[in-house]
Amino acid sequence: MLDLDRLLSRYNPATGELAGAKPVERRLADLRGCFADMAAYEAALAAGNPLLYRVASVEPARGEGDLHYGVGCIMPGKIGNEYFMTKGHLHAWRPAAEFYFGLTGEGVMLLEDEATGESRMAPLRPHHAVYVPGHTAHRTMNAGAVPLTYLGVYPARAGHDYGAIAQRNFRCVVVGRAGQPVMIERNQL
Ligand code: PAN
Ligand code: ZN
Repeated sequence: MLDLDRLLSRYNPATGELAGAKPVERRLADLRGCFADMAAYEAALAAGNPLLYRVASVEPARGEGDLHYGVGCIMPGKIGNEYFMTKGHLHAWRPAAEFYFGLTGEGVMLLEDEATGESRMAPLRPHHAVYVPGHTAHRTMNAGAVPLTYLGVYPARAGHDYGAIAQRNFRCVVVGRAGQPVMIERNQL
């Protein structure tokens, strides 16, 4: 018998909550090392420890062929010129791709090929899909003035590997210039 409670969940666009899924919260202190502008990071942290984002994940089953999904909600804001962002990760099972779909707000994704380091920026907006291929580090940023919410769907066996990014960070940084997100090499900041 199918357990429908485990298979159905409802997203509340007003709050970014997903029924039946307990959200994980990430605050500024959890993202030490992610922002390139360390002085701006320390100054913001000294002034408080704001909530940067929440992710509510649903894991209906863990079999081969199953899918997991989550709704992320990133607050609007900046540290220096860098937008509030997620930690970013590779999938522990590297071939796992992911499908992102924008729900509310204006965002961008930074995608970096693990083998070549090649980077690109993809807009994440309501009704826009972003396909994150396997072997690709991904980080999401809120480039707008209201909360950015999005859906991410990935293979159940994908897993999250935060270690590689925590060690070397992304090669590129996304900054807001004249109100627009611009991608630049970290060492050219
Ligand atoms: C997403 C991410 C979500 C939060 O559901 O987990 O955007 O980002 P971090 O996991 O990097 O903190 C996803 O990509 N899952 O695989
Ligand atoms: Zn992912």
